[in-house]
Amino acid sequence: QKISIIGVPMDLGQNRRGVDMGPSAIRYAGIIDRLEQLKLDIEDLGDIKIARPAHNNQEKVDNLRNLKEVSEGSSLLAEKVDQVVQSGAFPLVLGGDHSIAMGTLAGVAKHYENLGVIWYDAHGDLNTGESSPSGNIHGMPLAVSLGIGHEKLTNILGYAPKIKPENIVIIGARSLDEGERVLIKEKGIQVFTMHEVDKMGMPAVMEESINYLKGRTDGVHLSLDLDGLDPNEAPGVGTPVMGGLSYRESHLAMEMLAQSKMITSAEFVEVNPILDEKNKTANMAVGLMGSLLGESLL
Ligand code: DIR
Ligand code: MN
Ligand code: MN
Ligand code: MN
Repeated sequence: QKISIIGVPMDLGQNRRGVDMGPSAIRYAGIIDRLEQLKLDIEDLGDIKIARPAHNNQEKVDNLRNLKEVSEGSSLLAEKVDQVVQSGAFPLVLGGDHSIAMGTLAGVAKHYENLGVIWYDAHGDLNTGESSPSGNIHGMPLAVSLGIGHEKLTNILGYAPKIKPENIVIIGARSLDEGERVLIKEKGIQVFTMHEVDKMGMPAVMEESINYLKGRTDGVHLSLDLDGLDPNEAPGVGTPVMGGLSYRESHLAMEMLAQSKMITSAEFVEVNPILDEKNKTANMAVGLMGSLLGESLL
């Protein structure tokens, strides 16, 4: 299997600088060597060109910070991901803030009738300009991919929606805004919050998630926000929330996804080396990618 790595140095979807250096931090943590040891054919396509606006990242349209630059960056990413999937390779996208998921999903979902999505995150990322408390587009990509939000975002690659609500599973949620809760109920989206993870245990959560998606999807994208993990173990993120998924739970989750053979694309986002401790979070991301792509202990 060929894996095509795409870096996206995007930090305009939120307001803490440094997450644009995520792709460099993950490469520095050894992602290429790590995956080459799995006898995978690894191709690094380098980074998508992201704007560096002079206006200090504060320009908002309809409560959408940096709408133009975020939309353009995700459109470029979408075109690249589209080509990678078309070529038969597995796209592995390195963020960058989570706004880039709307670009990844635009490029991937074109190729599937029923693309499934696993959203591994402390947050729901189901806001719109209207519901968002922050105006940060990184809190919106899942809503956008459902076709909900500003047209400049929902219409990337010229089609909408990208995915269906019944094909989504959110894992690790523990900070949901009011509008997000409403949308989850209205659309019947499957969510395993930290409450369910604590009560059922990660093995059951993953088993249920995999069985749920197995019957209804023809491909599954993993969108992993490092803030889904506990900030004690993954401190290099812009919006840490206490009480998160552990290193061990997360490795088990990745291993169970590897065994399921259902993941057809993935992204690892929100690694911010400026907020990190000696590249701990980038190292975490590399370990999780290894497990997702088939590393085993024995
Ligand atoms: C918050 C934070 N819900 C917002 N979202 C984050 O700004 O919309 N998502 N950090 O990963
Ligand atoms: Mn998050
Ligand atoms: Mn997120
Ligand atoms: Mn985030």
